[in-house]
Amino acid sequence: MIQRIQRGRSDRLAARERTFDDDSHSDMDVCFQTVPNTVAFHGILETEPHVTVIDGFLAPLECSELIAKASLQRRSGVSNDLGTGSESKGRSSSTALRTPGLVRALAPLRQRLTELLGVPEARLEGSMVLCYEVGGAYRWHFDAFNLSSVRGASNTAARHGGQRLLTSIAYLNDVPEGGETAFFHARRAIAPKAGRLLVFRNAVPRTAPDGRTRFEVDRRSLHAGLPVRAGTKWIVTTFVRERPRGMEEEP
Ligand SMILES: O=C(O)CCC(=O)C(=O)O
Repeated sequence: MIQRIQRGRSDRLAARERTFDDDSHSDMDVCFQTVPNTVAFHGILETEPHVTVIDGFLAPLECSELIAKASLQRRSGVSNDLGTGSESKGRSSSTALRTPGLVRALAPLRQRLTELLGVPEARLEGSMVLCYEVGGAYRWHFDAFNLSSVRGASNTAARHGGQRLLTSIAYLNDVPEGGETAFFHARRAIAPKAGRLLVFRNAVPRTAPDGRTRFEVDRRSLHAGLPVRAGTKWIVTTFVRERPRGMEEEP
């Protein structure tokens, strides 16, 4: 009986992962209900996927200045790093338009990320400032490009700059209730807290028969922004790419 339940659960999970992979969108509430044992996590953790949490990465004043600047530039559901483009189906948040003022305000955060992660600035995608209101959430998803799918392989962004190896999320405010970033497989949820930085790995290296190493989606990185239940949630998301901006893979 227990085995049957476990098998049923892993079948459902496999089906869900396929669904995410296809980039279609399943019912978010149903997905959220599947992590009842998720525990709140505060501190620095190394687990699978590799997840690190650092408190005090941003000073309180830096957080409030970023929120103040971004508040003036909010656009609903915009999903790319230019603050232009189409609505993101899986995310119910608004994204701030990246005006020169906001880009300047983000510079210290980006500088600190390059030092922490040991990568040049050219490997950071444009940082996005996102705001979720009550009920706002981001469905279970992967940040890495699925390069083994036809769509992923032809993705211009992926060809220029390569895979998204890491995600960093800086939380700009405390959220009274909800809004945790949850990892499905690790059963961990990181609570939003002003100044806290979360970094996790999205991709794992695989060597192909031709001897080339490519980074594939790390399936353990399946994660979501859980619904905000009270207050608002402000974050800055910055992806770290495999190669500097615009650089194509060597032939
Ligand atoms: O809002 C969150 O906590 C998660 C955001 C996220 O998953 C992302 O930007 O990829």
